[in-house]
Amino acid sequence: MALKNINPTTTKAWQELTTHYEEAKDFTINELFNVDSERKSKLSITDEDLHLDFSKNIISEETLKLLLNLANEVELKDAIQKYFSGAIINVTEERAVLHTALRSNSEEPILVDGKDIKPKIQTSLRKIRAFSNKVISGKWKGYTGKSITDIVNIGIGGSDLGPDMIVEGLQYYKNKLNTHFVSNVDGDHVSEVLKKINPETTLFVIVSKTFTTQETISNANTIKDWFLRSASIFDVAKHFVAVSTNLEAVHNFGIDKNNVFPMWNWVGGRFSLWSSVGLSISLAVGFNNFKDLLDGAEKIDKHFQNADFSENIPVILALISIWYNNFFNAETEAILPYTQYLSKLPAYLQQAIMESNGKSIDRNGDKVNYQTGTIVWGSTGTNMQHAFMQLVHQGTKLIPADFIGFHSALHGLEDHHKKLMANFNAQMEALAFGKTKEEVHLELKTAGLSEKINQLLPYKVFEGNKPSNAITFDKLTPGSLGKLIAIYEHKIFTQGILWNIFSYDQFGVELGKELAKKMLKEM
Ligand code: G6Q
Repeated sequence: MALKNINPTTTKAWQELTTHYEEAKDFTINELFNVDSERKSKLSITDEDLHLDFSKNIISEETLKLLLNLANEVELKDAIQKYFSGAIINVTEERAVLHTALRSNSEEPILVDGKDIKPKIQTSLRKIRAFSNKVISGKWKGYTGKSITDIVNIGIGGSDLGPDMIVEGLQYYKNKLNTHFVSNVDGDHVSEVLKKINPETTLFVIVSKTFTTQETISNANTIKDWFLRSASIFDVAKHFVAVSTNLEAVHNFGIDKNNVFPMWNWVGGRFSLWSSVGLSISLAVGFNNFKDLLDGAEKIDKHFQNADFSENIPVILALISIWYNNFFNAETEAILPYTQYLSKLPAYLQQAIMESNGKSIDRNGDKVNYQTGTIVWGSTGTNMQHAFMQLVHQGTKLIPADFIGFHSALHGLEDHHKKLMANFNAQMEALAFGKTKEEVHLELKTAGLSEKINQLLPYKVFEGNKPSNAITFDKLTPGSLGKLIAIYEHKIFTQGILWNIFSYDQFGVELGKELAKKMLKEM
């Protein structure tokens, strides 16, 4: 059941890609379009409300064929089957990786240590639903008999970034509860949140798989002390709930055992928003929306498992990214959502992608001799067009970009949305096709700047040939957001398989933590 252990550079496809690159590096996206009038439709995939247009990449049909061969040679299909069925693919931590089970509606059992985990997942979903309904409806009362108005999620990393990003992303669907997030051990973070809330009407959700994380426990203790200034220890049960695997530590903190929501070792922190870690999401937007988020992700799970690789959105995105990372030596990728709602998506994906694939030891225990995890960064359009996009358009680096857009706006304001989407398309067009010397020449001449042409011309030329993917949905809904996140989760998985690394541990974050503890003692 173990994952295959294949150094990708030893495959036939990799060698062929290396040879092919010598020719492909001189391809231009412009020329690729000129020679094939159907390129756009050929290099597009539609799946219900989701559309991927990957035609504006420096790839030919031959490139694609070789990349798909690479996926087959490293036996990606076999790896996907192991991923979904609960094989111990997180080998270094001896765990299965089953965030996909959290959103599966199928009754097919999935065994972990010989036991079906599906019933536990269903029980936990029922608990999230019942609890969310009670709090949202106002039936859950605080220690002075008042209903809850504010939720504070206390967690960090995987226990913070996902819920925070989704709550922000689904703001349009939010109910009247105010949701706050405290993560940083910097006391100013928690202090600013405490300024905004009333202990009588606030519910604290402590999210920590281990319940030992320094930041989370420090923040939780500070909040509990603050709470006990106006309430008594017997009131804690009405205001504190926990999401954790460490029942003993939760109990010692003073949380009622009925107020503990489960987490499991087979769900990694950065993939846990689909579990009880998403409790704040369910509280903020209601359980039905939370469930729609899960159902959207499940649709992509099925697509990823069943679609032919040539039509498989996560696989195609992963392969294209490998093409630039390993052959063009691109170092970074930009993630550019054209919706203000997804302003936290880049930070969320930075953890998911960089913590997962920022590895340099292969599945054989050897140091890799090729590049692995990409650096990802980004921001929302159109704001970033007035900021860092200069470097993407005219800098010296190749930065493949994912543009994420939605055909309709949530609040209407059609005029705004048309402008937004015109910019969305214009950026990709400008990146891909640029502006030639001839065009600049004519433009300057028409503007009556003939005598400045020689001086200005080189600065105004856009070389173009900057690759992008357009990922579009009809509308930003819980379901489409679930799909979007699942696409990136499976892209991460696919790249980890191709790079022959273990994507689901994170030993790289340990050393700093250990040293900080040591230094704290010394202080
Ligand atoms: C994610 C990481 C990490 C983790 C946090 C919080 O995959 O493991 O970001 O989520 O360190 O951990 P706890 O939930 O245990 O507090």
